Amino acid sequence: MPIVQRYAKNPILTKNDIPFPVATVHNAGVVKFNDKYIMIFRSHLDTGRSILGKAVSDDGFKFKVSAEPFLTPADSGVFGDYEEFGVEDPRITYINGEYLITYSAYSRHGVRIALAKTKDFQTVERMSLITEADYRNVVIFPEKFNGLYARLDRPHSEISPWAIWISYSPDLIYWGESKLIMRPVQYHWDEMKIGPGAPPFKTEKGWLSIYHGVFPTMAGSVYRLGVALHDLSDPSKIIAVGDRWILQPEEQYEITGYVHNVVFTCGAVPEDDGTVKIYWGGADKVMCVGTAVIDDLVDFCLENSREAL
Ligand code: BMA
Repeated sequence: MPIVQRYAKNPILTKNDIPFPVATVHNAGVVKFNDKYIMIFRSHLDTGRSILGKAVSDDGFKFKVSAEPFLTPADSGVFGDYEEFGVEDPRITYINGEYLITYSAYSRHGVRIALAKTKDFQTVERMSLITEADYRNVVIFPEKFNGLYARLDRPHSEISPWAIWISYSPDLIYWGESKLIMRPVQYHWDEMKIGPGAPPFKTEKGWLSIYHGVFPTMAGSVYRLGVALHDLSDPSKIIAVGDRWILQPEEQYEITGYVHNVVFTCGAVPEDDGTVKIYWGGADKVMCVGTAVIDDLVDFCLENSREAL
C-alpha cells in the first residue's frame, strides 16, 4: 500500500472551480481555522503571472472558492517593487494567535520571500520582505526555540546544490544565525535540488518536514516529495532523512499539465486521529490531497535514513 493514499476524487480543485479567470490552481497552503480548513492557493493568470486565492472546506476535501482573489501583487511601495511579476506558493503557520503567510514575490529583481499575517482570513496585512533575492520556499515553525522564531528556507546558489537552510528571528523581520542543514545527494531522487514544502509539524519523535526534491531527466525535471525529521528542541539537527520519495507524479493530472511531472506541496494538516492530510499541486495545474498515517511517515524516515549533509 502506498504510504500516501491519494483521495479518490482528486483533483479537488481545477480552474473550472475558480470564480475568476485563471489558468491553474495549485501549490496551496492549508490550515485549520475555527473547525474549517482554509486553503490559500496559487493561480496563474493568462499573463503567466500568479495571484493567490482562498477556498474553505468543512472536511478538508471539498473546497469552495471565494469570489475574489485573496492577495494580488501590490501596486505601490516596497511590495509593489518586488511583487511586480506575481505572488506564488503560499505557506501558512499558526503561532501566537495569528496566521503567518510566507509567499514568493517575483519581480525584475529576482524572487524574494514576503511575510503577511491575518487573524481571520478576511483581511491580510503585509509585514515585510524577509529575504533578499534569490530565495524560495520559506516555512516558519509553529513554535519558538529559545525565544526565537525559526524558519527553513532555500537560497539559490550557483556554487553548491540548492539545499535547505535554517534561520532564526526575534521578531519575524530580522533573520540570522543561518545554517545549511540538508543537502541533495548525488544520483538520488532529489539530486538536483531540494526545498522545504509544508511547514513542519510536531510528532513524538521530532518535527516532521515534508519537502520536495527534484531529479533532472532528458524529458525535464521530476518533482517528488520526501520526509525529514528534525530534533524537537533544536530543529537545526536532522534526526533522519527518508532516502526514498513518499509521493511521485503517477496520475494523469500529475504527469501532464502546466508543467509536467510535478507534485509540489505547500501545506499539510495533522489530524487528531494520527493521520495527516497532505496537499499538493499536480503538474502546476490542479490541487490534490492525500492522507498518510503520521507514525508511518516517521518510521519510514527512521528506517530509510541517509546522511543529511
Ligand atoms: C518550482 C516552483 C514551483 C513549481 C515547481 C514546478 O521551481 O516554481 O512553484 O511548482 O517549480 O514547476
